[in-house]
Parts: sequence; structure tokens; C-alpha cells
Amino acid sequence: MAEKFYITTPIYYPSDKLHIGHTYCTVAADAMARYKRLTGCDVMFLTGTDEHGQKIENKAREAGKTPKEFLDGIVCGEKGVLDLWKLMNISNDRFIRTTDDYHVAAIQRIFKKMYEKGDIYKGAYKGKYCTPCESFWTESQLVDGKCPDCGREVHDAEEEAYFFRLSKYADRVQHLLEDTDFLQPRSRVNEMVNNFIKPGLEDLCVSRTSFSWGIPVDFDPGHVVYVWVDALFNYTTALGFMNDTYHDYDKYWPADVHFVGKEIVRFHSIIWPAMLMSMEMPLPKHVYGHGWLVIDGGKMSKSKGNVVDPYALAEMFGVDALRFFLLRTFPFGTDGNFSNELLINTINIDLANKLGNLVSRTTGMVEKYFGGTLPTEREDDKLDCDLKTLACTLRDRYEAEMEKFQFQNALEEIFKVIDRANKYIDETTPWALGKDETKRVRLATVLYNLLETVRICTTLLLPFMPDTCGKIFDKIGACDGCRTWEKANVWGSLRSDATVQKGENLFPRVDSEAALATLEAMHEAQKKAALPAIALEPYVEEKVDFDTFMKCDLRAVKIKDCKAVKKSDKLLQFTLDDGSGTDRTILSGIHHWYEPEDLIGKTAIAILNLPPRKMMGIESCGMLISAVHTEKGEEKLKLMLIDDSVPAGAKLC
Ligand code: ME8
Repeated sequence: MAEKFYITTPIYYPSDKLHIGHTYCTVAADAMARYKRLTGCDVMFLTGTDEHGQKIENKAREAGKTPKEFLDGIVCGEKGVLDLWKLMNISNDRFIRTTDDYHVAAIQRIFKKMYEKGDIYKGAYKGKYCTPCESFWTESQLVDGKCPDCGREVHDAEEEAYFFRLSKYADRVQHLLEDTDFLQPRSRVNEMVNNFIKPGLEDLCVSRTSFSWGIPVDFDPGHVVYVWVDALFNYTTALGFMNDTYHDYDKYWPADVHFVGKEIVRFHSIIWPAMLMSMEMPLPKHVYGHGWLVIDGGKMSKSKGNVVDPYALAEMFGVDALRFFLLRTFPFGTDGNFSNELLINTINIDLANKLGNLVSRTTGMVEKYFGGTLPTEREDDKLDCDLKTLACTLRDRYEAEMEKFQFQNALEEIFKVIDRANKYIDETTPWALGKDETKRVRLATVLYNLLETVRICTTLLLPFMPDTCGKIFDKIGACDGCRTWEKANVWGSLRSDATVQKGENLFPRVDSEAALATLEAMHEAQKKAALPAIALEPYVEEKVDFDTFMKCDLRAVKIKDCKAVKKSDKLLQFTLDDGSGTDRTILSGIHHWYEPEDLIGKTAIAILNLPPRKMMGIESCGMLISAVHTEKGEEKLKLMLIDDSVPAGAKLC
């Protein structure tokens, strides 16, 4: 019977649009699931959405929707979660929404079971609460008085609540972390033990009464289950634990690995095993805490306007190129600095120059010299053995890295072979062999060796670029039987009478300058969209006494003439009738917003008794009044124009 492999991603919290950071983890899990299927495992790959909690309730209210309507739009709507995973070719076997009925009922049963066992009890909670993270914190856990996860303000909160006896499991969890390979990479263990377990694990508040968008505690109305208890058990309810919708729990549980971002390692490596211990369930084999994709050292966030849109990148560069880039460029366990330059370089160097070139040169020469089908005779020499040995032993090196979730290293191994094959072309000079009729057998040998190397590399690249690899297999005429894991370390699997076709270019080179300019323009638009709709000038706290204010001589003025001031971009020169019988000149820096001819004849407001001021050699006697504010980062100005029936010189008071 095939070995089972159960892998999960965190279930995404759909309060905002998904970005490249979320895509990163899901693509990694997909590559792992595809790899395990390739090796013959019976894989269950789960992803989904985590849909309860105060933040969703608030967001839905802001959007004028019920929480469920709001969620349906983000999860199932156009360019929603499901659409993105489809676009990214994510091969999940199951998708859970924590609002699914079977999950809700199962969570109620699980909560009750821990309550009846005495591991959940009723108490009163006083603490610091971070609304965006849905997390209560103790004073000692705060960093500079703020949430240690997101750095935002926390507030005092107190409520009657249920507690989970986390403290009871502290020793067992510490042992699990320190003495087993449960939590990976190993570097995350110290952080968990030193920051959370050693200072003393307090019991965990696992119900809320301050909002209602959660799974009700069925034996105590008014309480909803803490969103993390609800969310973590998704990994088991989606298999059918405590429900009849699915029947895969016995087959797939415990999970072989949970992939999670580093900020939620605490929940997965401390709270999750403790709750499973309480439920007397087997523990997952591994939790892997991956790093973040960061921009200029900081996390992506909508408010910073630096969220990278996976739809835009996939559209510009192709889904497979994006999948490949994410796993080729950054080590999975640590943070990686995302940049568009890096993405374009990876595509141009690895995909266009190295892989793309190898495939097109090889298939092109088989077409050119043999009409797409090689003769069967072969003639080996030392150079061939080098390449063959490297290619045939690749699978073992690749497997060792994939088993440790080291995607970057696994891809590095493949590219060593691709580099070697490109060098082999330069060494064997098939174009020179092609000119000499007596070297036909040698030429066929060289090209066959190249085709075999491409076949092996393509098999191992399949988990990363499923569509592209299918196309390469078709180009080299690989039959189904030689696209397999079993044949990935067996030389000579490709039939020599296979039909080879060069076809279209797999990875056209990206015009770096043009692509960067397009991305930069998109980024600017995004930054602008993240700016506040309206920003006002700061209010002046200092008071002006009434008599001082009354000294301001504000009057209606008629604009008799208006023209641009020479050599100034900003200034307009106004000739005004202020009712005194003598024309008044005022300069105003509003040319950016108005053309002079549009203002002639209008009635404006001016303050007349300011001391005269010379600008560009012209004396300005007073100031016209305008209203200013900032809109999406852009300064806006409106000259205060009033009813033309107001006579020149009328005093404003
Ligand atoms: O945490 N780089 O959901 P979530 C890499 N609902 N990974 C990133 C990232 C980035 N820039 N930004 C986010 C939750 N992620 C919970 C999970 S599981 C029972 C409940 C990752 O939508 C993040 O680290 O806030 C997390 O693993 C995942 O995206 C979902 O984050």
C-alpha cells in the first residue's frame, strides 16, 4: 500500500486580499504535495480559510455586509482565494472554510470534550488584547507596551471566559520541542522555549463574549470559541474528525507536516500539541516555520502600500515562472527580501538562459540534424559518463533536500546538472559534428544524452513548474512511462525513436527595463491607493483672542484682471477692485490649479491689511483666501469664490 502523506498550509484569514507572501507558503506546500505524489505517496493536501473573529466582524460591518456575505465575496468571488489558488495551479485535495457546518459542529463537540475532561474551565479574563491579531497578551509579553506580533496598540480587556489548562502540558510540550524534531527548522525551538515556555505557560483564554462572530459554545450561550481553537482543529475536522462529512481521519492523521509562517509558530508548536494531548490524539510529525517575504526588510502590509499582487506578477511573467522564483530564490526557513529585479533576473538567468536554452538547443539540433528522430546507434566517451553520472545521481541529492523541505537546495542540485549539460554542448560542439558525415553516430549520441538529461531534470522540476514540465516532456517526446520518479535515476529510458519538436520558446527573455517600469507604475498606483482619501492640515491648538481676529480686514474683491507672473511656475498676479476706488495688486501661488482667464470677473475673498510683500519684483498687498487639503497624497486647492451679487469691498465678519 502506498505510504500516506498529509500536508497542510495555514488557513488564510480573509480580511484583506491575498498577497505574494500568502502565495509563497501555499506554493511551497503545493510543490511538496506534488513531489510526494510523484514519489508514489497517497497525498492529502489541505488548505482553506479561517473565517471567524472580531476583525472579520468589523470589516464586514465597514463594508455594509453580513460576515458571511463579506467572506463569500473574498473566498469565492472574482479574484478571490479560490480563484488565486486555481490560477497558481495549487493541487489541494480539500479546501476547508471554518464556517462550514461540519466544522462548526465538530468544534462544539471538541470544546465540550475538553470541558468535560476538566481541561477547559470557567474563569475571568483580564489582559491586554490585540484586535487585529485576535490575541490576548500578558503585560510581560508586550514589546514596548505593544502587541509582540504586529507592533500595534493593545487595550485592556476583561470578560468572563473559559480557559484551557495550557500550563498542565508545559513539560510535555517542552520535551516535544527540545528532544524531538517536531518543530523545524531547529532555530525556532530556542525562541519558543525561551520566550514562551520558560517564563511560565499560563492557561489560555479560549472563549470570548465581547463579539458574536464565532462558533457558539453550545452549553453556554453568549460565549464564542476563541478563533485559534476553532482554526487549529481545522486540520482534523477537514479529515472527518468528530463529523460525518469526511471519513479520512484514520487514514491521514497525524499530519506529516504543517507549513506555517514564523509568526504563528507559537500557536502551532505550543498550543496545538497541548490541545491534541488533552484530546489524547496523535501529534503531527512536523511543524515547519517558514520565513517571511519582506520588502526592504519590513513585512508587506496594505497600510504600507507595499503588498505585491500575485495576479499581476503571474499575468506578466507566467504562473510557473512565479512559482519557480519563489522557491528557487529564498531559503524556506528564513526571511527573503522580495524585489522585482530579483524576480526578473531569476527568470532571465535560470529559466531563459539555462533551462530554456538547453531545451531549445537540444530539440532544435535533433530537428535540424535528424528531422526530429534520432537513429539508434550510440558511441560513448568519457565526457558522456560525467554527464550521465551526474544526472543519474541527481534524484538522490534532490530527494535528500526535498525531505528536509529545502526547496532552494533541491533546485540548486537540478541547476548544477543543467549547467553541466550546457557545458557539455560547448565541449562536444554538436554543430561541428553536424558538418561531418562520418560523425553522425557521435552526434546522435551527444543529442540523446542531452535529451535524457533534460528528461531527468524535467521529472524533478515537475513539482515546481507542472505546466512547463508537461510542455518539455512533449517537446522531447517522452512517453508517460518515462516521466516517472522510478525512471528519474535510470539512464536510457527515452525511446530513441521518439519524435522531438523544438516548438515555441518556453521562457522568452524579459525586457528588464520595460517590465520594471510597468511594475513601478503599478506600485505607485498602489501606494497612492493606500494613502488616506482626505488628509487635513493640522488643527491649531493655540487660541487667538477675539480682538486680534477682528483686526483682520477680510473683504469681498472683484477680479478685474489676472495673469501669470513671468518666470514663475506658481504665481498669478491679480488686479482687484476692493471697493476703495483704487486697484489693488495681490500675488497668489495658485497657478497649478487655475488658468488666469478662468478667474477674471469672479468675486473672491481677500485679507487686505497684511503688510505689503515683494515677490518676483512685484508688490503684493494682501492675500486671497483658498481652502486646501490633501487627497490621495495630492495637494488640492480651491480659491474661495463667493456670490457675485456681493459688492466689492463688503466686509466679512
Ligand atoms: O495566520 N511572507 O492567517 P493569515 C510569508 N488564519 N508568509 C506570509 C507573509 C509574508 N510576507 N504574510 C503572511 C493566519 N504570510 C491564521 C492561520 S492556521 C490554523 C491559522 C503567511 O492569513 C503567514 O505567516 O494571517 C501565515 O502562515 C499565512 O500567510 C496565513 O496568514
